[in-house]
Amino acid sequence: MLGKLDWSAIPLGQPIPLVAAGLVLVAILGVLIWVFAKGYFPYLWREWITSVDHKRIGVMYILLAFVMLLRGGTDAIMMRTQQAVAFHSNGYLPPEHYNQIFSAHGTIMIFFVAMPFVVGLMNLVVPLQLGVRDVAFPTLNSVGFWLTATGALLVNVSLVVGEFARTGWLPFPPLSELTYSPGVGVDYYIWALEISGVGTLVSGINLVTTVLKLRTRGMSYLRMPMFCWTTLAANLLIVAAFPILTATLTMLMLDRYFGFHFFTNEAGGNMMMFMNLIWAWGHPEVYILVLPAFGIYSEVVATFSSKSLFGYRSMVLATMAICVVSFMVWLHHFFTMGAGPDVNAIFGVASMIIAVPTGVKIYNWLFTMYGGRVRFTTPMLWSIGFMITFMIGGLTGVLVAVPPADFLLHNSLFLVAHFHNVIIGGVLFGVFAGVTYWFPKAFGFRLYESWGKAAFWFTLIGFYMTFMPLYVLGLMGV
Ligand SMILES: [Cu+2]
Repeated sequence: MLGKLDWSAIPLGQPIPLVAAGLVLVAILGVLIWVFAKGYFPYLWREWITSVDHKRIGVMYILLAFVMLLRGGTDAIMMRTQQAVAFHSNGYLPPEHYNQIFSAHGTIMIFFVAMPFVVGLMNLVVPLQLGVRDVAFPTLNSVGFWLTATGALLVNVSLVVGEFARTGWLPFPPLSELTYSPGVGVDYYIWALEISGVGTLVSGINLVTTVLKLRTRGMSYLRMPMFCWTTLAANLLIVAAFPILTATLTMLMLDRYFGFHFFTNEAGGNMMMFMNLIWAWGHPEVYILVLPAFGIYSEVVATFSSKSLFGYRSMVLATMAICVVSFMVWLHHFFTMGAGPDVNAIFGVASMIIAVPTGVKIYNWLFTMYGGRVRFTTPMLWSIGFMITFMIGGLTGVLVAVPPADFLLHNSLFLVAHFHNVIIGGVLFGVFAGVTYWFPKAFGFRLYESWGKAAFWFTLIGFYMTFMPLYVLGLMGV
């Protein structure tokens, strides 16, 4: 019944995961004892765990994201300490453990931090903005959340029982095939993402239906707040892209479990097919994350400039243009595959075209601030910090969209710096702006402003100190 699971799956000889797991177990036990001793459990079960209220589900998504941010952040710190300590020595992490942490960091930050953050904010805010009681399918909404939470749980279990994938944040074959990854790590990855991917798809269908069908009387499309538009665009992308992820991982599963050869090196398999499929999901994925953040900035900048948003219609157009074009650029993730200059040129040009609607948005936010009464509150600071930081990330993005430049920069720290620049400076800043902006809506009181500003400055300076050197190192060839 337990399959490959026996006592050897528990890493009794490795102190780091064992102690970490012990501490986490003690913490969980402590919380459970406290919850039961105080008699909170019936309330928690009734009002939160089984709740189908979009606001509570939204809050739980955000809570999940914050918890997983601690996990993904710990992974990042462990990786960098290892690299610092391992200069002319072996460091404190065995190589196979380092590779698992490296893979888990990326997987967790995208699927279990960034995604639940934006899905949580969309759930919390969009029905309120549309003036409706709840999303279109409230029960399905709860199912979607718990599928996501299950996926997150599986990734964390892999820390102690067995191992996690050592393949990077996306399991590229042939490394992820049975020949080169015989352990359970890739299986953990596949199951975690299949389960949470279905959860995301379900919530995407839900939010698309909500925006299209459940607006209050008089809420025509062009009267919707900007965040509703970006939610619509992001969830259309989810509905179109997540089935590709599910199918691709199913094919990898068939390869591993039933001896199929979709992506193997032998028997007619082709690993580059995996690259095409995974990035046909993966590129739209970055817009699934950043479009809702763009929506948040639009709300925040307009509010704290005491003006209505400049160029509302052009913002809608830009959002929908990004939505469409984001499906036509996936090959820029593997220019080095060797598709030839014509194919590479087409995808390079398509990638650069996305910078146009994004630039339109930046100008719209700037013109919204121009002549307005700008108040530098915490959400506004995140938004301004975003505009400057994201511009650097966007420009280096256009740079790596040039195929000849990409041949030099592919797989370098320059690229690592670029995507952290857009995901942190674009998505995470937006989420923090949104959380501080809408916090009173969810909990009925405002967060302490000075702490919010301190958090912003520490994050901003920390970001530049961490990632700007990576650009330089990448150009130097690391
Ligand atoms: Cu891309």
